[in-house]
Amino acid sequence: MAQDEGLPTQSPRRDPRTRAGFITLLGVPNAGKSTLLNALVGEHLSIVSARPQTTWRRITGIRTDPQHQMVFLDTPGVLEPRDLIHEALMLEARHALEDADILMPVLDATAPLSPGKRDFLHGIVGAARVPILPVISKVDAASTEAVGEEEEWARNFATSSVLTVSATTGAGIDALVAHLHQLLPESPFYYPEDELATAPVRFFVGELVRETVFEQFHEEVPYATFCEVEEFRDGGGRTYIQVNIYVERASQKGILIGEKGQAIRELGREARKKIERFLDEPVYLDLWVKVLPRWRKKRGELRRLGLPVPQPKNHASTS
Ligand SMILES: Nc1nc2c(ncn2[C@@H]2O[C@H](COP(=O)(O)OP(=O)(O)OP(=O)(O)O)[C@@H](O)[C@H]2O)c(=O)[nH]1
Ligand SMILES: [Mg+2]
Repeated sequence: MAQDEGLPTQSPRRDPRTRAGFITLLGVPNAGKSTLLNALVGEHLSIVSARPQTTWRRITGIRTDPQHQMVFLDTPGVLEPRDLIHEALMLEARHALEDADILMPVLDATAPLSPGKRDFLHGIVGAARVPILPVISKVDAASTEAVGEEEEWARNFATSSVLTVSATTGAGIDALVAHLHQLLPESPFYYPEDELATAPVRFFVGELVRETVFEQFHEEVPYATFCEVEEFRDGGGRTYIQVNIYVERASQKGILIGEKGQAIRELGREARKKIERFLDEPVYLDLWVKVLPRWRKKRGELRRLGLPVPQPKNHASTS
């Protein structure tokens, strides 16, 4: 082969250096983080509901173009923990924060925070040592004044700009992407270019059932429910999927099943449609409801959900 003659070998129009990084979405429960991740990635990867504390595990969604790879980390809403599962959710969010190259606080323009909650969020965000790009969400549903007030507060911790978006209408998403591209560090890609997510398909299937529980049931039931795919197998043109739905009490099991099984049938119908859309294939969905008493308070069960479990507090020495 001919030796390099010192001439540039790359086309001058194509920058060979790629940019890539981890972008953590952080905010209080219900701020619109998961909806925004889905809009940024263009897939329904992270479940959404009108109620707070929908997201329990960190969800990774990836957006790649020839020069940039953005790895978005959706997190559970941050809140003052009141019990063990809240502590586990906070740890999950904090771990995603530690992995961030860019921190993207998501602030809901339709629900201004109390001064106490602002201080709490500011404390977490302000400790970050990476670029902080606050995003005011849900601007389609908020007044200009409300958006302006959030923007003003966000300038306290923004390292450069504050952006506004509506994840439901798509307004501001392109500008957000362009801004993030500028902030990404120079780096090789972390994942293959065609990858959108890192979690296994089974995880998303369980999440889609849980999302449907959030839509169809009320009060404490969605918060007492976790879903685990027990079996997933191809068979005769239809994928057979068995999902175990765990609740804390027999009364919650009764609610999920409903009179003559009517509620669980409705749950199965809606969840199956979502799973078929996600997998793009016909599915036979078999739902089993089981009682796992007080699982929200048990370290082993939280670990089984894939959550990081806080260390037990040191007890005073026993005499
Ligand atoms: N009008 C409007 N509603 C939105 C927008 N983004 C999210 N929502 C709604 O806000 C609610 C909460 O959205 P999520 O994406 O689940 O919020 P989250 O921050 O992930 O919530 P947690 O997982 O509970 O922390 C849902 O009812 C969404 O449909 C938006 O841009 N405009
Ligand atoms: Mg969420």
